[in-house]
Amino acid sequence: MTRLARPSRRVSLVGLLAAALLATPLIAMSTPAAAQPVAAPAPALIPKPTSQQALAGQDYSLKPWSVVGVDSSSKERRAAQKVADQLTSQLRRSTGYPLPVVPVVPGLTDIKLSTNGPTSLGAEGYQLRVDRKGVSVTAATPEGLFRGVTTLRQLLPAKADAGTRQAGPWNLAGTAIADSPRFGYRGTMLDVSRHFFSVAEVKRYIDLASLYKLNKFHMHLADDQGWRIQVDSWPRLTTYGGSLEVDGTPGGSYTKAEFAEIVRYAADRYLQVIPEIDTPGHTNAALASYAQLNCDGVAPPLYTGTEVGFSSLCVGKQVTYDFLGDVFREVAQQSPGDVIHLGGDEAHSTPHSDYLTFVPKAAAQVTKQHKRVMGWQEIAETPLPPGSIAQYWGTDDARSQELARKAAAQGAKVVLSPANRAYLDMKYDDSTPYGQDWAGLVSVQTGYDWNPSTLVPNLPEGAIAGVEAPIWTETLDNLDKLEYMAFPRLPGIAELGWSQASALDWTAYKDRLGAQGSRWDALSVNFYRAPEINWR
Ligand code: IFG
Repeated sequence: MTRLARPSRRVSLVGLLAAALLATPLIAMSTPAAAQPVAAPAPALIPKPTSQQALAGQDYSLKPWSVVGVDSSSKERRAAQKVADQLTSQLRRSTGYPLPVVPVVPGLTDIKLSTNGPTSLGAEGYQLRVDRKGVSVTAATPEGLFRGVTTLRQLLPAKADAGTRQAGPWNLAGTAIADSPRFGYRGTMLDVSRHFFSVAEVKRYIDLASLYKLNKFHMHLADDQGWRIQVDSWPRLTTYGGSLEVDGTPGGSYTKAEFAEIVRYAADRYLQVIPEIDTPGHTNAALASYAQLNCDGVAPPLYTGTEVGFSSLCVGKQVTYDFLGDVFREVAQQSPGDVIHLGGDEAHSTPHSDYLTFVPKAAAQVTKQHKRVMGWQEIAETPLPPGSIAQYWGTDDARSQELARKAAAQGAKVVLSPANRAYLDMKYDDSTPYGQDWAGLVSVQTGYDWNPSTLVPNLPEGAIAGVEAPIWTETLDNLDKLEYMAFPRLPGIAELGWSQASALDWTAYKDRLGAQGSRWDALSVNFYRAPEINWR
């Protein structure tokens, strides 16, 4: 039984019906005969859907009297309503249309959003149809509805994403789409340790990542240069360990309320936050904050350089594991997601035998909080708890490939973040004004033109959880630089994670990518206008 969705503009349903019916002739009389919608070219969607069929002669245009209908079960009503509200708040801004949200009323609600679709659609799948009668997005869950509405936004003219009112028409080409993701893990990572980014800046990055159906937001919250998440039981981690950043400018950290705001904002866009506390290396911020964490009992100074591999927690001291227990408990309390990332990379100052002792003990502190362990590929050297995820960051080197296979061999999943393809801090080419090049230069094509299933030889497809594009911020200290490095390459990783392998074709993708340029202009994204792309 579909309970009535509360109209989101606090007016009675009858009033809405009357308004919509009254408005029709008035608007029809007062505006020139609506131009017959011109058949728009089949819009370029990223990620490419599983199936997309053009419906000739079935174009539709949003009208001033368009009404959004929500069809959902009572238990999903609130979440479905929120998806409808997110869509209409953006479209009201750009179209100026009232776009009320009401329960579905055939003949009135020309945009129908439903979570009563078949369970065969899966958690993130959806069906979308545009025809002469209107638009319908059907999913089995609110998450799937959100993914479908994300596609609907790309079917509208790019100006629909503008922050200010734009002139119509708001044409939609007739189409029938059925879609669901190839991989369940489609992520990006933001390093807020090397340079700190405010809640507002993080929200902007989440907004842009969600446009391409990413569903994991990995936050690199602690490293040598800064500790960024509040731990009440070890307060100096943020008050002192979070005070600086690379180059010695003021750093920062998230209070529990601020981190909760980030988690909520991400969840509203169906991205799960995965918090990373990098250990045992990359720990100078913690070591500088608490002398007792150091083997020699002496706290090093805060570090604002960009070297790696010089720090290590003290594997032989019990206080190290008491510390980790407190940290992972408080981080787990702040993270509703099922995964905590314990780092594990570049432990060059941890004797290898100590590393093999440390990781299982740190992992035990994560599983104690009923969370799955995630870590960089090096953790595959140790026996991993069930449900673990190893993050491959190799450059096609034999050692990294061996670690990925080792992880799979013990039943762990693998997330692919090849540094020479998916690291968004890598320069595009020699002229890129910032970023790094230790993994090579990563052009837009290099970042897209690879297949997750075949990247690592003899890595079983069943072990691959998906892909993730990290952006490390040693050289990126503001949002403009982040956007420049992430766009246009992040959508390519998103497509590799979502679309079927058969859909992956650089020439076709390159053309679809070019059509995103006008959308990024509407969104004021500071993207790199790679000369090899036909931006339009
Ligand atoms: N490698 C380090 C990062 C960062 C990166 C910059 C990993 C797992 C180089 N570790 O990537 O901390 O410095 O590209």
